[in-house]
Amino acid sequence: MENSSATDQPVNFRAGFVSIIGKPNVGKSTLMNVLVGERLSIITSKAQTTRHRIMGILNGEHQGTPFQLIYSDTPGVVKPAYKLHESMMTFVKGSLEDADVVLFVTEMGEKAADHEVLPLLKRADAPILLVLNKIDLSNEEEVKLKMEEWRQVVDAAEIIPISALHSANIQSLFEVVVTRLPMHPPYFDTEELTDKPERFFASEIIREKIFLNYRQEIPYSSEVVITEFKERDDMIVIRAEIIVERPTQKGILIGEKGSMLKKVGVQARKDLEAFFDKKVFLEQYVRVEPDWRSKENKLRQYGYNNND
Ligand SMILES: Nc1nc2c(ncn2[C@@H]2O[C@H](COP(=O)(O)OP(=O)(O)OP(=O)(O)O)[C@@H](O)[C@H]2O)c(=O)[nH]1
Ligand SMILES: [Mg+2]
Repeated sequence: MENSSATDQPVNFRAGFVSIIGKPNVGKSTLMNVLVGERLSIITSKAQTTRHRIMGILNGEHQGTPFQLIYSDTPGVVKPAYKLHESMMTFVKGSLEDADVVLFVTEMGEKAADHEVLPLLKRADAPILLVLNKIDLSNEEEVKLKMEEWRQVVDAAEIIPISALHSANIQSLFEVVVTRLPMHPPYFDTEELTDKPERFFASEIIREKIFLNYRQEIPYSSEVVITEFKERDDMIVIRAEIIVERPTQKGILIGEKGSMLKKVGVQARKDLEAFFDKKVFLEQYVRVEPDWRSKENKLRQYGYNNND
């Protein structure tokens, strides 16, 4: 995919990979969406919403030089309790190894000392920009103190306080990122917005609705598999299987007379139609796949196969 030039002529183009890393729920996906200007990653108030590495591509021009920024949203860093988590952490590590710039996202409420992500950051040769998110929940004095606290423990090229939710200081963050990109030809076609296929976003939108509508272990025990995605002239026909781990969870997911599943379907369809800008016909089935989160073959089948 890389356009390597046959000559040693320097290119007038900046391109590079910017990896967004941090603990669960700190606002990584919110930040990627605001940086790219598209709703690519799903966002919920629950930890461990993101399970994949999702690239969001931004093309533009900065001070006369065209650029291509390839952001990677990644799962929050956790200690693996399931094989699923191991696969999620493989995505994080892969993303760190590819990075030209690392955005280490933290939130105001976190302590800097002995932070769990610090050992991982050693995998990256790239400069680390520490992003201090959710400053809207705090005040200037506390933000200054928190920046000082971080300065003591991490070798960051810069510390940038932001609010991803309120788009505060995002322009400054962008400036810092773009000026740190290497001179390199683009990696992707300029029309491309992401590395993931349409089906992936369909499954993510449904999964977001599951995260929003159910409590306790249901969101974590669920996976969404798109079994059919047919684009017609006037509409897209989508069939989705929702996989759960136990029959009791299937009952909860469906709800009385199918009421809960219907609610998920109505909400998902609305967002799917907005995302694809087309009418959507959505059919959902619920299936039990005992302990799928611990089964390597199932995980591979569901797209968690990035074992490098
Ligand atoms: N107050 C406030 N809330 C924020 C901000 N940024 C994100 N959030 C909220 O934090 C929660 C988590 O946001 P996500 O973007 O899903 O976080 P994440 O880091 O991607 O989480 P995982 O995918 O679970 O690792 C959501 O409820 C967001 O609305 C912010 O700047 N201020
Ligand atoms: Mg996320």
